[in-house]
Amino acid sequence: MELNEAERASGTLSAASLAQAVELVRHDGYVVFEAVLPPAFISELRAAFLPLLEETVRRQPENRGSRRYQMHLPFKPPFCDARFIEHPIALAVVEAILGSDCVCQYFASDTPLLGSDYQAVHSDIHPLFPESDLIVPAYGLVVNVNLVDFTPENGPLEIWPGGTHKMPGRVDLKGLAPRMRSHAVHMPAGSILIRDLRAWHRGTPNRTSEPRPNLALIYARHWFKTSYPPIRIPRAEFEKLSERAKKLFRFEQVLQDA
Ligand SMILES: O=C(O)CCC(=O)C(=O)O
Repeated sequence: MELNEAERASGTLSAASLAQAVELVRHDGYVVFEAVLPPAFISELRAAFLPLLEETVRRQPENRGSRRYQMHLPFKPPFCDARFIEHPIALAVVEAILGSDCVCQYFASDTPLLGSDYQAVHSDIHPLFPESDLIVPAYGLVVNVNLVDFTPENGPLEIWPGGTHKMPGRVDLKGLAPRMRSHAVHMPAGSILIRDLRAWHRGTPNRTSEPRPNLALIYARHWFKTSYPPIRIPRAEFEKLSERAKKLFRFEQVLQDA
């Protein structure tokens, strides 16, 4: 969705845009807000991110398929900046869908490098009731922020919008996905992609020499817990958070002596 002038100036959504965004997530499984984070902040995030990625690539094997890295982010500036963790546009949509008592429980990134391949199409979460065809409302959302433009060449995320987030767990994802419509999400750096955790998607090959970082937060209903380890938050950083952010991260691990 493109923001209108007033939304760009205020950094917030009008009631009509918020309602549309919520419906897009409910029906298509995702929504994109193009280039909403300031370019200077995205450069700062990228400058902090790339050395961490380099260190990870040196230290550990690829963990999401060929030349593709999932990497947790340290809870420190610039990553714990309010413009990322409690962006007013992302949070308006997240809270409208998950409730104002939702939590944030994942603080990480996905980066394909040159030589990466297509991932298998997947959903980021198990169905709540695998034995049932019951379709339940969203219980978790991923908020992605891209640190570079996502182009056809550098491995954009590909999403299956045809209601895949509402498919019962028993369906043949592997057989159905190639027969269904998918959409490669090309978006300028600093965009916000909000997607239902259940929506089918995959990473695609990065054919350029530059890493293609995609930051990822998971917001969830307060009663839902993914199997990811808790986010480790130094006490000093936790104390600096707004009351709203403290509430979002209330179930994570606040480190006493870090
Ligand atoms: O390419 C991306 O940003 C997402 C990759 C992904 O879906 C995964 O590793 O599970």
